[in-house]
Amino acid sequence: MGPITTRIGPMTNDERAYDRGRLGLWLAGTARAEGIERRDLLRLLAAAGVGVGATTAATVGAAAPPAAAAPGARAAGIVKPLPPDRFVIHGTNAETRWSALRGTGYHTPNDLFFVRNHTVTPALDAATWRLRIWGDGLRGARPAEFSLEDLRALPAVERSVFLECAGNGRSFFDRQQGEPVSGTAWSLGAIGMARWRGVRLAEVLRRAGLSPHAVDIQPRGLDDAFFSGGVNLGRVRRPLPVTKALDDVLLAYEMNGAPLPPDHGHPVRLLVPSWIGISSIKWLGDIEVSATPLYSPWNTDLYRLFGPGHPEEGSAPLSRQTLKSAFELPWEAPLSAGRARVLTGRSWSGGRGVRSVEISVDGGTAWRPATLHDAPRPGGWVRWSLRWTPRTPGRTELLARATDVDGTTQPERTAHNTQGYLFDAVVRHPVTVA
Ligand SMILES: Nc1nc2c(c(=O)[nH]1)N[C@H]1C(S)=C(S)[C@@H](COP(=O)(O)O)O[C@H]1N2
Ligand SMILES: [Mo]
Repeated sequence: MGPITTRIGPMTNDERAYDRGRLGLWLAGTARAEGIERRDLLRLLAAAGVGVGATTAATVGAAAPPAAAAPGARAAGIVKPLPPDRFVIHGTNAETRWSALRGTGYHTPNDLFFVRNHTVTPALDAATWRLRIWGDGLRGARPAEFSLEDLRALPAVERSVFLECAGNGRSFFDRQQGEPVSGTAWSLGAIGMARWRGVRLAEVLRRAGLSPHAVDIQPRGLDDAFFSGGVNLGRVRRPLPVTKALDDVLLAYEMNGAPLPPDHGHPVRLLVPSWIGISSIKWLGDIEVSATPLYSPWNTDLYRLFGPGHPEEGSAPLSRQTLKSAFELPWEAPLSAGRARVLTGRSWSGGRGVRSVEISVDGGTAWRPATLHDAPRPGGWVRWSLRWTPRTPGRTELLARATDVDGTTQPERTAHNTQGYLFDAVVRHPVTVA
């Protein structure tokens, strides 16, 4: 395909410029935003300086936290077993325990992979399932339809990339920085790595008749509509710029060599490498291809950074993941004094990969380089290890600090945002030596 130009000018991966362009178009009456209050968009427009004068309300409240069940409740709606030694349940979601990942190899086994459900895992029949692609960003007026068999007949590709929730690590805003935030209180287990097999979205969009005027695509799930604070936000959907859609995005139908399991999007999900998990829509039912910018609650009130230090309309819609590290150890792990052991863990980034990891076993005073067992790679993670013999009985904190290929190192603190997205600070992992 040749280069694509759009009505908002040459395409760019600069999300902020892109967003401003889209706001301008909405103001001109050419962007659509079903399910979003006009008042909310006007607030975004005003704060972005797009210029709607004095008619706008200037207040930004923290968005309502997602519905969450009582801690310790069963994960309603998740199909696979969630043994307590492998998962921590948060309402409709389940995070992987890092202690269960030790020795699992590069890929996270499907039965250990975290689940983030807005509602419940739907039962879909792969034999009758169809993907509908529609919208004014297609050349023809007719929608295109694909069965699973149709997609399987197209050239298949495989990619090993991680999938991580934007809120992974969220609980550390409160636990480590004393800053309460709304949303699922994940520790660091809302991430998994899989070998995804499917067809390139670019290939399918081309066959559907993608027009050069397309600017956004909006995939939508077949799971139930999501209610937040009593408001029906509709079915889970989030616009994706055409630039990213044509780059490295997959329509995935296999995960680690098996058909996509029910909880992970059976029969077909989107897989958007390096971007926050919400981009990778599960149980895909349709994709709107639009010649005008689209909005949904998932790129306006949700999945932007709000709070002091951020623009009033929030940051640009979040895209890439941040830099993190985790030890494959239980929280408060008991360790034996005088006995050598190998500390293991993993580090990852939404950028070009992790090039080095340092470990501190004394709460952050002295640092030693860990041995890396994987090469840095976009969308990848690196496993690491360090041999350590604990000497002094008592409590201590283990720290792992990664540096990516571009020279960015995990900071000591993450700037606060009200919904606790994109935590990237070094986590202090307590252990007890006895
Ligand atoms: N249809 C649909 N897609 C969805 C979601 C959802 O609830 N419904 N959750 C999103 C979020 S927030 C994340 S982090 C990932 C989680 O994928 P997983 O459950 O396969 O780990 O799926 C995304 N895609
Ligand atoms: Mo997420």
